Amino acid sequence: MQLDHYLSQAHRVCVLTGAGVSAESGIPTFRDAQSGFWASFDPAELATPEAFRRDPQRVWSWYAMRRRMARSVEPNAAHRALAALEPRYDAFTLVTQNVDDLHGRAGSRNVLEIHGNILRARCAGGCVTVHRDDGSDLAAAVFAADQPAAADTSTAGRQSDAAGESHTAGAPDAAGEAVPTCPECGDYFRPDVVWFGETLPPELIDQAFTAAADCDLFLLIGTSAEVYPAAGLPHAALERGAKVVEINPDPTAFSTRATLCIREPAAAYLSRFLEQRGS
Ligand code: BJW
Ligand code: ZN
Repeated sequence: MQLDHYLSQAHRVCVLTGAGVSAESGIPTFRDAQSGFWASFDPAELATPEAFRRDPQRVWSWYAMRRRMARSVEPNAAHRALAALEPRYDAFTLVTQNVDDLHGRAGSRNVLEIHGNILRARCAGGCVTVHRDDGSDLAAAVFAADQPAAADTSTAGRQSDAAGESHTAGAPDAAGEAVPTCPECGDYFRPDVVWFGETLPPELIDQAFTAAADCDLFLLIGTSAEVYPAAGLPHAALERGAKVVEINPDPTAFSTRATLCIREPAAAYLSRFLEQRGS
């Protein structure tokens, strides 16, 4: 396979993934004209700090729905292939814009979640961050509306809430969910993700740019490469002499500069790749 050549020559690999890498697990992308989240919703009403200030319940409910969706699907062959590749290289950095935790669940270790993680929430006032599964009383209170993991069996695209109601993927919970408040300061909890106009965690984006500049192979998988600063990473790699291989069924903002474009869905392509390598 075309990718084999580049992988066999490489020593230091950096990967940037986006929503497309989780599409074959059943999670919608953002910008697909028909099925993407932004086809039904205005990002300005759901993914900005202003939106949260205006209507915290709407934003919290939308993320609660997406959190349940993320927990109800499984990592796919693309996630698994990236986890399998990691130990084979001197350096392997997986930078993801995804907040769905699927790379971690597939076994990847060196993952930089530069847009956050939907399973965490933090006090909007800055007091505390809490992970849904940390076993604390605070986590139980903040994520009270989540289904127990054992009940997370709905197929992607249809979700059932604790009361047994079902919701179409992408629709904020019609009933809405109370936004939990911080026991320290009383401010709202918000999802621990990066919204438009917010800065990315500086140490993570610094590590990501260092890995991009230091790699000899950069893989750009399942991202439209439109959102900055993440979209600057393949440019940084190319400028330092790395090969950049894109895996995406459709052209992206970076395609014309890529060394190689593999025009296939990532999981379908990488599952064949895993089979041929016998891993
Ligand atoms: C498949 C597939 C399959 C389908 N297999 N592939 C420089 C220039 C211009 C603007 C800016 C700039 N610097 C900053 C900005 C402003 C802004 C920005 O970039 N705007 C652009 C849209 C123009 N950036 C920011 O605000 C960032 N903050 C920042 O820079 O702070 C400093 C600053 C502030 C203000 C001004 C200037 C500087 C923060 C960005 C945060 C993005 N947040 C979101 C939400 C995160 C939480 C959540 O998940 O809800 O992140 S928005 C959304 O977009 C999400 C994604 O991570 C991100 C990227 O999307 P992604 O993953 O690429 O998805 P899609 O849908 O776009 O593409 C999917 C791809 O998959 C497609 O190509 C498909 O073909 C493909 N695909 N099936 C493989 N099976
Ligand atoms: Zn607080």
